[in-house]
Amino acid sequence: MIPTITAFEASPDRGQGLARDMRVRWALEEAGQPYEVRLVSFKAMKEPAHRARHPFGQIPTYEEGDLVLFESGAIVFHIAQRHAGLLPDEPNARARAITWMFAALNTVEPPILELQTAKFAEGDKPWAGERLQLIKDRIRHRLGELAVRLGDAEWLDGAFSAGDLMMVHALQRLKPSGVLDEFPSLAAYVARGMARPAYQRAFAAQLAVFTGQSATG
Ligand code: GTB
Repeated sequence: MIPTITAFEASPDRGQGLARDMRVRWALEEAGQPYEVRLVSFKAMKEPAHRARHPFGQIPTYEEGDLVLFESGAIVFHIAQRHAGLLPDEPNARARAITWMFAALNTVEPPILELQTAKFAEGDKPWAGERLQLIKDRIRHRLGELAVRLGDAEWLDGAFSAGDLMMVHALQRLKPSGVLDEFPSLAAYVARGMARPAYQRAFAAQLAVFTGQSATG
């Protein structure tokens, strides 16, 4: 059965691939699975029909027959469990790859999201400048630790996995701040992820929504 995901009808990033439907599209492309897309407006996202799919009125969601999922991490994990290409078969390697998915979402991404909030929702406050610096330093600390663990490896733990997919996408959001470029090995890691053919196909599909072409993956 071909799943249907939801994505922004008009993404605020104008097709840069920063919204979280990109993770789901990328995972489906890595797994070689076709998918359909339901585009939702900001208004429709808060209406009952969409809230039945997503209690918090957001994207992305994932529908496959009777199954309805929300949360990009849970959706990517579901795809990775059901299809080859995103998690290793060996049980311990699989558990470690899943650990990296959680690390991306719970340890690396939170200060990156704080930076977005500080910039866009708190930027006019008198203390905004000081807060931005504090958050950037928190991110630098985390990225320093991540860079040490990555070392000169290509991916976080052996072959590319859903852990790398989540990590690359979380880090990508840092690019405009310049902080990612302070860590050349991580910038190269993100570039490697973005160069993957599956990423490129997912990126093109979400960009096509912005440019008004086909929205189906
Ligand atoms: N934890 C959830 C998940 O991982 O799925 C978070 C989902 C989420 O934040 N969804 C956002 C959303 O629906 C879109 S991705 N927002 C609308 C709302 O809450 O009303 C976050 C996002 C939005 C915009 C950009 N951008 O423009 O660069 C980047 C990322």
